[in-house]
Amino acid sequence: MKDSSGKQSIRCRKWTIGLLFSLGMTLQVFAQNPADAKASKAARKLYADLHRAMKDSLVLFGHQDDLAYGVGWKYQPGESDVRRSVGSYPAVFGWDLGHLELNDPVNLDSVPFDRMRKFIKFAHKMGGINTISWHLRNPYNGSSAWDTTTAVRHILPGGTKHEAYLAWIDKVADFMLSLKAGFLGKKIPIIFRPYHEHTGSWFWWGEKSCTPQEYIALWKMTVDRMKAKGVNNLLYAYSPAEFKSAKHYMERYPGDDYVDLVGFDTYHRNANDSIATAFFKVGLSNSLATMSQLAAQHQKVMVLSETGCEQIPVPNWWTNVLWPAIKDQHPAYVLLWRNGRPDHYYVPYQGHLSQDDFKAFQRNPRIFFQDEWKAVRKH
Ligand code: BMA
Repeated sequence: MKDSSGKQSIRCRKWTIGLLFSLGMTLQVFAQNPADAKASKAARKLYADLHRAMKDSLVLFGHQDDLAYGVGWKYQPGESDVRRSVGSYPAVFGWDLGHLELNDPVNLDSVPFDRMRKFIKFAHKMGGINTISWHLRNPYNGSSAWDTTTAVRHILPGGTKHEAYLAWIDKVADFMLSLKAGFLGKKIPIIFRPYHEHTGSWFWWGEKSCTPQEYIALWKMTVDRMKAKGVNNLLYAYSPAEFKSAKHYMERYPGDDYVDLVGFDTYHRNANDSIATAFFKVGLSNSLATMSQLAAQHQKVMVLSETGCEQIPVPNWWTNVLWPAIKDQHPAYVLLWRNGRPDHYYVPYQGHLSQDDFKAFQRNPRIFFQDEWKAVRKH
């Protein structure tokens, strides 16, 4: 695969896949409607692109906070650990709004919101896709997102914190509305992924802290409020953590009118243990198979909304662990978590022991980074 003829044939295969994608898009004419009946044209186009990516078995590569910082650097224009490692940006860029609700100028991981806005525009201009999660404080006691004190009941209509909570949602709505690009200031489409990993019990919106009915009511209240505020540039992603069955996955599903993407979050822990690794691969592959059926039934886009192996201690993790686990189900994208600290990172930095394997993963004809995605999407 390393000689020039090998590279040529991979490029050729990617080009062919890209051409088929573009032709498919031309014929498709926005067949799938997003949950928001008033969704903007750009949001509809993004939704159609994602459906098409799935149909053509393309897997877009994503990374959280990619443009903001990496291992050993922070806020250097144009920088990205993904780009440093493989020469291209990711196709999907993840961000988080935690602490926006407090009026803080920076998010919970110290990313200034005004910089985040610029990164989102930069990513959009490159043809990239932006997705936003929200690790918001516990609205009952103001403590962190990881404080599981009962809160949902208190913020629903009739609860003592209801009005205060609506003001928090409004801040997110204002942020979404402020994401504009181009001469005409058109709103940038965003995949919003609130209240994630709810099948776990580590966040205040988690499984042990509220009932399914309360969770669904919270979701609907949030989406309805966004729409009432005139936000129409969002697609909504439902993304639990690990789940036991299709029934478990759907237990808190807010309904087809409130969801556009179905995803899930899972991490590879104890990577040097072969049994843990085998479990991760089988678990991921089986979960995607279950979700794939649900996505088809409900006509939603399926994604792997968060994944990774902290510090990637396995040199061939990309081609030997991640790829075999996703290849049969092909989620529209996989998003790797942030390169936040020297002991907490999920994509290789330059010189990392898995960098060569990451390059091999990038050459996979079905994996698309920003440059390849931009080339096929613009048609
Ligand atoms: C977690 C960790 C934390 C971070 C949080 C929100 O997985 O990365 O350090 O604060 O996500 O980004």
